Amino acid sequence: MRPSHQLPLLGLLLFSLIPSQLGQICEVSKENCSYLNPLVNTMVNSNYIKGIQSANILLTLRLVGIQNQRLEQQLTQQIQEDTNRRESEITSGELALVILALGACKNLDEEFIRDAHLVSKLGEKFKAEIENMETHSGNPLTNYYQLSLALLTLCLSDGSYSITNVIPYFTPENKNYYFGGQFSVDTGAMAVLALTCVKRSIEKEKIEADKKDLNKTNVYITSLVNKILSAKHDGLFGNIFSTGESMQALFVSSNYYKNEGNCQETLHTVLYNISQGAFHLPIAAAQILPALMGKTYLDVNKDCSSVCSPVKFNISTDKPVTVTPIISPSYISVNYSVQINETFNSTRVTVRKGSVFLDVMKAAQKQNEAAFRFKTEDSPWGPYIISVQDIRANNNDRTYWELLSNGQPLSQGAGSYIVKNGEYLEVRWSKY
Ligand code: CBY
Repeated sequence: MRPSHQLPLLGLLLFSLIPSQLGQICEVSKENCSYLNPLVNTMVNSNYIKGIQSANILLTLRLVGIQNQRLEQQLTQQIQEDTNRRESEITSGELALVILALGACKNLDEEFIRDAHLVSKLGEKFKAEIENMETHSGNPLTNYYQLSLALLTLCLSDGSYSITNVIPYFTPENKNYYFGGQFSVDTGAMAVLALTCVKRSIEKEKIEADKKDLNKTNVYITSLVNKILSAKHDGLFGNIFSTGESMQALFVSSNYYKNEGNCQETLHTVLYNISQGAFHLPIAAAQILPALMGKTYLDVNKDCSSVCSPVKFNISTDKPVTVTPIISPSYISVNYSVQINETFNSTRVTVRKGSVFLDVMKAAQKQNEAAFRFKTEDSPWGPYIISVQDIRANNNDRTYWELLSNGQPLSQGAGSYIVKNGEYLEVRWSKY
């Protein structure tokens, strides 16, 4: 064969040997890095974030190559102290994030992971999730987003898990991918990342598996990717808060972003939302930023840097200024009700303009303690309503307090959603 004929053939062969060619990255261009400034500032100024919640922030800072030693040290220390203190109550997904963050991008904190045996402890947590499913009608202790995070981390840290035992739980038919009958895009995206890691390990023969396991893994990935793509509107997948992790899932497992138009559509909408302040919560910023810089959680074991790094952000370390209005505040009034099965308790409350859902709940509680008393728990996304009238949400029964406005479920939590005059707000005892 003449050399001119061999060359394209060789190229074809090489191409087919590189599996990562499948995915296509969609990231902001170098000139546009400054659009990401608000996200970085939100994360860097997130000093008030406590303990394990910082793991998501540290993971992102490292993954996208933002170097700020003082901040990294502070976050690392917080995470380690909290992991030691809360060891038994820490959940599978939290521990997974701790391992991912501390181990990210080849740094010295790996020692802590090893000395505290975090990976084998994660293996135990994962087992406990599966055992709970066996004894509580298929319901895990936490949820499939966390189970996926745990599988992803076990896979990336060469932890022990049996493919043949684990894979069947991740079939796209499993009810845990759905909340109230609707596909949870966040959950699906995290599962695609985990299953793609597993698939690559099988292909590299890093783990033992038979052909059937590999086939199943491929089928599940394809089906989950299709569900994510079906949840698309205006370039977003699910909603704005599930889009970052969906982009990561699409990068590693589909050709969707081979089409430049698809990429521009997503970036355009996300950058617009950044400018509108949609990512004011540090966790929201941390979950979208890696994808915008062309990174996925599967990159944690590599040396990390990105288009925008070494980061040329003008990181301001000042606390954001809260504006106090000089003119007397104006008030709005809203309707608020608590629904338990067929029973409604309704009222009308007056709150300051700019108040959030939680302020309305507090005002109602003040009016009528018996009907409207409630309790919250801190979560990375702000206060989570854990009980109303002492009726408590329970993962084993898949019960929770759902937040609605004018009959529609909200896509923000009680501490973030800003209420409008005349709105009908509701907390409803629901099953997911
Ligand atoms: N993280 C987790 O374990 C959470 C996983 C997650 C899929 C998460 C969304 C996605 C993410 N990126 O973190 C999730 N929500 C879950 C699993 C749940 C269930 C929690 C119980 C369980 N089994 O673990 C449940 C009950 C179905 C649920 N979310 C409820 C709610 C409502 C909370 C109301 C309340 N009682 O306070 C609410 C407000 C929906 C509603 N209308 O009632 C809700 N979730 C929302 C809006 C969200 C989004 C938050 C967006 C925001 N800006 O505040 C979310 C990002 C998230 C957090 N939920 Co849930 C989804 C989205 O809109 N894209 C891992 C751990 C280590 O931290």
